[in-house]
Order: sequence, then C-alpha cells, then structure tokens
Amino acid sequence: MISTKKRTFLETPISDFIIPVEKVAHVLVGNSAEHALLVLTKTGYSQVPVLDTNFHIHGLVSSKVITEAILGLERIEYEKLSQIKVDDCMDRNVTILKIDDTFQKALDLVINHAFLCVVDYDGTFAGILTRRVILKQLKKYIYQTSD
Ligand code: 2BA
Repeated sequence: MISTKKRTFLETPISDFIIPVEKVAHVLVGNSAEHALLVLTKTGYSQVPVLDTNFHIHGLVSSKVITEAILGLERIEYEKLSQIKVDDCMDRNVTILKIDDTFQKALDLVINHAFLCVVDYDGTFAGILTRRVILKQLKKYIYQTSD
C-alpha cells in the first residue's frame, strides 16, 4: 500500500521545480538551421525548444535533426544550413506538461525524455522540467524518508 508521505510527494505540483522560460535556451520558428546550430553549440545543450513570438511551443530542435537535414548522399552539405529553417527539420512530437501537473506524471515521462516542456494555464510556454531536477528531488525524498 502507498504511504501518505509517498502520496504527498508524488502529488507535489511540478511548478516548484521548473526552469523558468527566461533561463531556457530556445530558438524561434523561422530561424535558420544555422542559427539553431549556433545556439546548440554555444549553450552545450543537445536539444532545445522551438517557440513563436507569442511563446507557443512548436517543436524541439537538436544537432541530430539538423545534421540529418543537411546529409547528402556522399557528404554533409553545410551550405544548406543557412537555407533550411528550423520548422523544416524540428521534431514536432513534443511531450507537454501543464504547470499544475504532478511530480508523479513527470516521473513517468522523464524515463523517455531528457526534459519536458511545461505550459501555463493559458497554453503559453512556462519553462522546462529536466531529468536532473526530477532525479534530485527523488534522491532527496529517498534519503529523507524511512518508509
Ligand atoms: P542535454 O543537453 O543532453 O544534457 C544532458 C545533461 O548534461 C543535462 O541534464 C545536464 O546534467 C548536463 N548539461 C548539459 N549541458 C549543460 C550546461 N550547459 N550546463 C550544465 N549542465 C549541462 P539535464 O539538466 O537533466 O537536462 C536535460 C536536457 O534538458 C538537456 O539535455 C537539454 O536538452 C535540456 N536543457 C536543460 N537545461 C536547459 C536550458 N536552460 N535551456 C534549454 N534546454 C535545456
């Protein structure tokens, strides 16, 4: 049977743990693949969200999808970088959490995603929840709880 402590922990809202929008590296719809590659390289992140100017999420872009988009038959066609838009190569399949979702839901999802995009009550991008933050909270709970 699940203990009260565990239930309380699993039902904690994720809003306490998100990295807020102003701290999230991102690119805009319409940006070139070249710009996205610059952002990815400079920040060191392997994948970042693609937003519009109204802070709606459109997808995720990574160095992997950019490399695939400029891969020719015999060589990587770097000259295509400035012509391709992030919209043409981004991954549109984004798993999204709502700001009032629980830690339990996030825990289930981070098994397959390094980070999750979080939206506010009005559907605008609020930030991300990373696997690192989830694991830190889980570790804290495990070491503090005896049952
Ligand atoms: P990755 O870029 O593949 O990073 C994997 C892990 O490597 C990160 O796990 C973090 O522990 C470490 N790491 C990578 N780049 C770092 C950096 N510049 N500074 C500090 N640590 C760094 P998480 O922190 O769990 O992040 C999971 C994924 O979330 C990252 O995958 C990245 O795609 C995204 N992410 C994290 N923070 C972000 C931010 N501020 N802006 C945009 N995307 C972010």
